[in-house]
Amino acid sequence: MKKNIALITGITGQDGSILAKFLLKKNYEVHGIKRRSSSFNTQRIDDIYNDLHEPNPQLFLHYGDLTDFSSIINVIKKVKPIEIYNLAAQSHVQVSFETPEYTANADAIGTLRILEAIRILNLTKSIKFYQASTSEMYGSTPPPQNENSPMKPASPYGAAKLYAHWITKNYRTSYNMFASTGILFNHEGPSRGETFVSRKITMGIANILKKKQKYLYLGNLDAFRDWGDARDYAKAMWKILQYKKPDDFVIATGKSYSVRKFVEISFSLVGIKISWKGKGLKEIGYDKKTNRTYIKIDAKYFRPQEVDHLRGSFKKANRILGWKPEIKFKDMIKDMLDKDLGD
Ligand code: NAP
Ligand code: G4F
Repeated sequence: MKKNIALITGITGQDGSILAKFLLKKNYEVHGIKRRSSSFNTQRIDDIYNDLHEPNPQLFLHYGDLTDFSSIINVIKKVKPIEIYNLAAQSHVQVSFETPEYTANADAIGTLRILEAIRILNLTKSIKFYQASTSEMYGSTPPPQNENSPMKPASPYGAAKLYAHWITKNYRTSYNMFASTGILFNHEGPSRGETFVSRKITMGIANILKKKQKYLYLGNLDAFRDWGDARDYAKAMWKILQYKKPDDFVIATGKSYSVRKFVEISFSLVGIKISWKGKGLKEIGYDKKTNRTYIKIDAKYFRPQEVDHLRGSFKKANRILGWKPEIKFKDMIKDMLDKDLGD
């Protein structure tokens, strides 16, 4: 029987690595695009990568970059996937303020490059395309956000992703392509990048307990996010492409917590009760029993513009795809702490 072939851009990232594992279990042949880098960037997929000289490999990596059209069109031509998951991106919101042009090139025009490659290769009828859209596109729109909520991005990242979102919808309509989007709210787990706030907190706690770090320095504690587990969200991406027609789906938990609450819950899981005192940059998080300070504020982690509150409605995904989040918020933090305490 002919195998299903999937191509994942961003396979070395959090979501790409989880999706690759999910698709391999479903018996797909999985191809991924990785960037050339001076040190290894495949840690998240090393456990599933087999030497190609061994019999029957199922995972193949190709060098490429979303800023390089020739690499994109060549890989698609060679692999001829039935599904493309476009997960590659400069995905850090704060970094996008420092590298706005690169972020637009990779995240916005990068998506256009893939869509154009599919069109130029006359593969519009044989490839289903998934675009990794984001709740960051809503910006200042108040919660709950759904597929029809206004999009008012508040960062170069959000604006680039909004272009990618709309160009995907445009190709769906203009060329009758199976091009879908998943508007995913924040999702985390033990393989989350170390500079996103969730992982920074769990790694910080582990480092403090191991006496490798004295304080955890954070920025805005009062932003709210709808934090889900990346394993649940990879399943949603696949379900979106299995639906009978291309569409847009919000993937979220419907619950939100502040960064402050994330800190409190994470510390409580290692037996430390955090109290707060002081204001603004002088605020600290400490343990009343011991008077030991754990959290300090650093102005450099504040953004030029903040997205105050994200909380998504996943009603459409639940109704049409039968998707719902399975992993509980606290269990996800526990898994992250277990990983970081074990490292
Ligand atoms: P991530 O961990 O930062 O991974 C990003 C991936 O993209 C990495 O494999 C990275 O390669 C690759 N990449 C970056 N620039 C590239 C370029 N120019 N060409 C080719 N590859 C490039 O992100 P993630 O959390 O897995 O997120 C996956 C996707 O979902 C991203 O598009 C993100 O914007 C979007 N998203 C994420 C969330 C979330 O909460 N995680 C929510 C909504 C949407 P290296 O490993 O070499 O850096
Ligand atoms: O963890 P964050 O950096 O994630 P953010 O900005 O919400 O973006 C993530 O989720 C998006 C989906 O909504 C994705 F599209 C995007 O790719 C990425 O995965 O920050 C979360 C919140 C922010 O309000 C930030 O200001 O935490 C606040 N924060 C407070 N102190 C901090 C810190 N964020 C980081 N990264 N580092 C801090 O020290």
